[in-house]
Amino acid sequence: GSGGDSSSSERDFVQKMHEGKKNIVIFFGSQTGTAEDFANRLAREATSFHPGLHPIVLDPENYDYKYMTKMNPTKELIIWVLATTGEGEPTDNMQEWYEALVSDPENIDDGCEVPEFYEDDDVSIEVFEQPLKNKVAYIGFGLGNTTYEQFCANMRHIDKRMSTLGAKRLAPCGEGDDDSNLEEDFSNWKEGIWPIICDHLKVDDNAVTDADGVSATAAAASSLEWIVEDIGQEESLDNSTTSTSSRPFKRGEMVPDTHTGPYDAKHPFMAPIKVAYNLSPEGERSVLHLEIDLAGSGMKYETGDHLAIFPTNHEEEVQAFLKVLRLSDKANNLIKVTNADPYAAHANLFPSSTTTYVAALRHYLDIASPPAREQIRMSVLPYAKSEAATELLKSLSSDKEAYSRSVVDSCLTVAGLLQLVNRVEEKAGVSEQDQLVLPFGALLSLCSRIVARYYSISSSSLVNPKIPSITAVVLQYQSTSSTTTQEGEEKNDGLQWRYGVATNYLDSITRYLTQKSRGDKVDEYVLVKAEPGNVKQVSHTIYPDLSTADEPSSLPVVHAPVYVRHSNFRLPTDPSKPVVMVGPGTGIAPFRGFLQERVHQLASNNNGSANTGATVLFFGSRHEKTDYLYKSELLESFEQLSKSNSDSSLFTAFSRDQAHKIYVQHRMQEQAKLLWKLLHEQGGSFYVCGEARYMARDVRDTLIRIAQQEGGLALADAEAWVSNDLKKSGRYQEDIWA
Ligand code: FAD
Ligand code: 2AM
Repeated sequence: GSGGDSSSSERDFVQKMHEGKKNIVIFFGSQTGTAEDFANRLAREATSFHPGLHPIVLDPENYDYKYMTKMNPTKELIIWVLATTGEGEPTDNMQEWYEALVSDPENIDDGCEVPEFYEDDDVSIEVFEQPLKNKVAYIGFGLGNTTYEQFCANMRHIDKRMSTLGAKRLAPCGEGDDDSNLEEDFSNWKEGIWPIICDHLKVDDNAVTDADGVSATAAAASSLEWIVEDIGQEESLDNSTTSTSSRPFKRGEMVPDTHTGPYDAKHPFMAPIKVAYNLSPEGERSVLHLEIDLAGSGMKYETGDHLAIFPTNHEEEVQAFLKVLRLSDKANNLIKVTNADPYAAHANLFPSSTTTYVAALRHYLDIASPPAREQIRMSVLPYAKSEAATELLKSLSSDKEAYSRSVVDSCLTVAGLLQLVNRVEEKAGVSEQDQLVLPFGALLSLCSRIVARYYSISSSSLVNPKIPSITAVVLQYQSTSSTTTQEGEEKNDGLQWRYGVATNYLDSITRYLTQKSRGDKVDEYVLVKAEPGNVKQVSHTIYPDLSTADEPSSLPVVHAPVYVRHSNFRLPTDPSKPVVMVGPGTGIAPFRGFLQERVHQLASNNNGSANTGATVLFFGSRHEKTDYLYKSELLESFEQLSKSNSDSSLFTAFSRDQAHKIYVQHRMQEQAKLLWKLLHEQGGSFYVCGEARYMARDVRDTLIRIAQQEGGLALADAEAWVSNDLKKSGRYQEDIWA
């Protein structure tokens, strides 16, 4: 179909280009926002440094691929920035284009298959010819992760099919590996493409080089992408302490959200968190169990899907930004943010036209990630007024080693960078009014938007259709912190605690609800560090709806912005088939849902127990005593399951309860005969969930070894059994993350 019901001219991206006098269209295929962010950065760089290039960034979901045939191949260009997700799938927003262009990825080499371009309205093409020949020129960058099998599949397939269709590729597509250094891969590719593009489009390449220094980069400053209008102090709902407010908080908006669905990645639902507790309060790491109420949202989930959650930033970090931007006094001022380019695809950066500084920092901007090298050059360096600041920023943005050491290795945030600049300026005796202060508009270009985090739903939709649960481990780790200037002035090689944004936000909610349920007095809006003396805690601003607090029995409700992301991770449709699940740590999440479903199936089969196939789970964690997640539930489920099928069993591996490590794959090896019987002889399905890089790989290797041993297969045949018999038929499924 032509996709979507908007009128066809609205889906004509070439018309959109012509209206805005654009000569480059950048299409992004983005799932979590990284590719979209890269696309925006490319556009920014083109606009700032290559005056003849006029890019527009578009989401393919909103446009129709058939208009490609209206392009002028010598004056216009497509740049693809395409991520690959899961097991080589295109991102949701590329789905339609991908299906149309690459109808069957297996047969991509056939070459001659031409997708059906529409022949309605003004576009008519001859299907038997190469429809894009002498019509389209393109270049592309793929984002992927070599931990997964199908590295950059989306970009590779689109690339191949575009050339087969006759489009002209200006240079080999770049590829970035998130498993090693995506940022550096992107940066290297980017450096090479500008001369090629300028040459092809025959525009003057007045590229601004580092050697030109500040005077030239000042051009960047004058071409601010976002215009920020400060409307001044008004009573802010965001920080309101009117405890009777019954309005659920909508992510930083100053007006109640008028969006009433449908809810998706672009319009998350403010879902009440029904239940939240720590599954391993005595463990070395906290693992949270949260139940999220989707009633009234119209969103449905199926067992095996993911829940995406938009986090709120750490409050300490938010306050640090306000301070270094000299905005602490104006934190609650209303601001109106508009795109400087009237033809840009997005007029607004935020869902409402007005917000406040503090809300933007809390809810919308990714303020926790280190800035990219070229972002320092484009969005910070132009504002340096002192020699000291200029020198430091030039060094960080041109010297890869200095950047890597001072920014990447020590996880320097933008606020940290600005603090460092100001410290260096102070040491150099620069007066306060000559010190660098970054305008908020520049910060809006510098920081990406906060992205949603995915969590595997840990409940069954049969058992709990409206209230999915998730199981998340709170991420806290230590990193080195060595910020060394060229002069070696700042030096601090101590270890510093780092906190995952989303999981610590969920931890704050959990602590808040736990303390409230104990009847403790808790600051209603900003949850301050709860247990004094415990360094491993950060605070988040959360927004309980206090209207329910008057009822003595009920707790205030806390909301979080969420949406459901559908997956292909599914139990076999035939319940009589065996299932083998491997889920150490939070990898248990989807299997808790699977188990609920198997037990439910068993109960609804009250006559014949033979109808439910064997259910086997391998669970692992550090210590049995403290991190045996959902222990009593698991034991209870298996008591029931094993009554009906004697092969059903739960195997556990507690890695740190003895001197040597015992992992789930060791338990699999011990059960080699059982696994071969269930998977090979009985046609069962195999599932792995959890950490991708080591665990999922080791588990796969173990299964191959089991096939060699028990099936007497040669290595190559055992590998083929896993990749063909199991994977291709959907009997080997992974739900894994880096
Ligand atoms: P962030 O603030 O995003 O920080 C994470 C980043 O910190 C990492 O990317 C890495 O750069 C850095 N980092 C992390 N550890 C270290 C270290 N030791 N040293 C140095 N740097 C480090 N998580 C669950 O808990 N449960 C689930 O069920 C679950 N399911 C998922 C399903 C899918 C499909 C995907 C893609 C992910 C899933 N995740 C799950 C992971 C989850 O989405 C988040 O990535 C995770 O919770 C961390 O989010 P955060 O915001 O707390 O951390
Ligand atoms: P460890 O941390 O003691 O090494 C959940 O995180 C469990 O998975 C922990 O018991 C952890 O053990 C274990 N684990 C770590 N690496 C693994 C691997 N490569 N394969 C299987 N389990 C692993």
